[in-house]
Amino acid sequence: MSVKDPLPGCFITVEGIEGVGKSTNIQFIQDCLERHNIPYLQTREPGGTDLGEKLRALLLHGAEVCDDAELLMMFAARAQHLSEKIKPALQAGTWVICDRFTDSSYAYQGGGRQLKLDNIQRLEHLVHAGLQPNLTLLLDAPVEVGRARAAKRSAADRIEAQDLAFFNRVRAMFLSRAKEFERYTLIDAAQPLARVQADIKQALESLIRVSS
Ligand code: Z5A
Repeated sequence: MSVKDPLPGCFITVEGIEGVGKSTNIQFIQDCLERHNIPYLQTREPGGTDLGEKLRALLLHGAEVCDDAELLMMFAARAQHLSEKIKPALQAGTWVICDRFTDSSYAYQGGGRQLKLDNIQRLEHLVHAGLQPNLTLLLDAPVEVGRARAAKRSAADRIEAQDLAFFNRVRAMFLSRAKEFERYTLIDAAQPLARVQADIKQALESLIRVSS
């Protein structure tokens, strides 16, 4: 399915390194959309479908996954997610809030793993067929801040177990993409939560205004 015309629903993605507050703020975004009576689907990557959740388990908790397989599995999960959930929802006028999307593949597999960006771009063209988020909220904080917040919760998975240099490359790739693409709004996630949410609210309300 290729996307030539804008779809009636808006597609919001939330990105950033671990622990920056994606899950916390996705709840806040849902509350804002509910206040505006906007129907939405909340989903995540990798995951969001039966196949995607199986791939997620292998990606985060499986044994050996080489770097190329990791990239291809992220995009296999995404292809299914777009076809089964995201595009049908957007076509029906439902907004989609997605916890991570293709920018994470550029950041983690391109930045972190240092795989060729050309190959990621080819997969993006194949799998997206023209669809891009309307708004990408990049929650940004120093790696140490995110890791300290995340460490309070659960044991590190296969990707979280990477070293500091890996996550600094991931963060740098997110920041470089935020400069390159207009759909990004950069949010300083090291601020107190109330300030972070005031910034998110501003970005969201401006999207609601232009889309209505
Ligand atoms: N991955 C990939 O490699 N390639 C891809 O293409 C895709 C994904 C799509 C999925 O993990 C992994 O997959 C991820 C990238 C990879 N691996 N890593 N690393 P995930 O997205 O499911 O999980 P995560 O990134 O590790 O997210 P997280 O650890 O769940 O963090 P979070 O959702 O950003 O944070 P949170 O749970 O909302 O907040 C963490 C704590 O901080 C919590 O106690 C909050 O109350 C607190 N918090 C939040 N905001 C604040 C502020 N502002 N001040 C103080 N405390 C705060």
